[in-house]
Amino acid sequence: MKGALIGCGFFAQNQLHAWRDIEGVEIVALCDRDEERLNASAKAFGIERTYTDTAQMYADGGFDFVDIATTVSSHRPLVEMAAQAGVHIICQKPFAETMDDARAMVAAADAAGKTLMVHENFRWQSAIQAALKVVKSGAIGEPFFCRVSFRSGYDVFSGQPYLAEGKRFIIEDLGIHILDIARAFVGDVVQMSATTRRINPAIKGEDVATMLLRHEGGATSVVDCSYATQRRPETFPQSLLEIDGPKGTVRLDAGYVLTVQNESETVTDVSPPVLPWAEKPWHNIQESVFAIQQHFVDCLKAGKQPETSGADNLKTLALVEAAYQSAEQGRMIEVSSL
Ligand code: NAD
Ligand code: 89V
Repeated sequence: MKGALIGCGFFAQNQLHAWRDIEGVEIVALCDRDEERLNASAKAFGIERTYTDTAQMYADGGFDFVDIATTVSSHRPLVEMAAQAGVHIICQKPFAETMDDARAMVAAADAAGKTLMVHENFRWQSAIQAALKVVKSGAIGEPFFCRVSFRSGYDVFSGQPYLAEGKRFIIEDLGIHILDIARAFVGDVVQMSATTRRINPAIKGEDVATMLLRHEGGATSVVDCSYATQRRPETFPQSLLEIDGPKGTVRLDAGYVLTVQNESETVTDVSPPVLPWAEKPWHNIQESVFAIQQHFVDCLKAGKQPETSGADNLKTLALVEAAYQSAEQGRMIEVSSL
């Protein structure tokens, strides 16, 4: 299977490492408008075909899928162009800036008969997968409460300076991941209430958000995130969990400790491996990049829709939109209205 990657920036390096580790896949072409970044990635990963113009890359062709690793404002045109070119697509999160854009992107891939997956990797983290496995096994019964919490003071702005510039910050960038985790545990959402704050005066968007969700199956979730939390030890980039069911509880605590309590108690160290190219504390995320890209390849081979397909991600993106609307309007939002 041959692929091309667009956007050779900060995070794409992880994607390129992961592609190199996936059997039967080769990245044959790279594209970036920034020649310096393009050439640095081409050199680091030994990729000969390089482009500063996406249209030229498609004209030359010779690949089955494209991995779009650019920031959000470019996603819609790049997804539509890929669909037009007739290749399968992975697109980074946030999938789109608006629900209308996201729906158009899903429609474009559908019309072309091509697979579209959003690189929504947090639910693929091995610690999250371990907790999901326990909950899905029925060990605590049908969950009625879920908390997903990400609280950190880590400096994300030095690696990703654009995060300090946008009107929207933590819900769109990070909340989107942990809202998706809540969906993975307790399903789709009917209503959302949210509050937001900006604590760090040096950035433009909100860096604290607290969200309350009512799910279709009746469960309630609290999804909370902060990049203004000074804690020791720093837990970046861990998502912590508390899931309660009628028969017991599952907790994923700081330091990747998974505790399951029902008639008995088990405590397991679910620390992610540090892949040879990974670096702490990002290893948790980096491992999930490998996992989601492997999932994409497996789905293409099996002719199946990825778990985090474009269509599925519309439901996560709607929660982001609902959270901003709720915080702005000071009321609960019906998610079906979006
Ligand atoms: P970045 O700014 O470092 O890199 C983006 C690159 O894309 C730049 O080199 C830019 O020149 C290039 N680019 C932009 N538009 C282009 C176009 N139309 N054609 C060709 N090249 C183009 O950004 P980043 O930090 O690598 O983030 C990229 C995406 O990855 C963002 O959407 C971000 O939210 C996401 N991200 C995801 C995770 C995760 O865990 N899933 C982590 C970090 C970042
Ligand atoms: O995972 C992400 O999307 C990153 C970060 C962890 C910094 O929020 O942007």
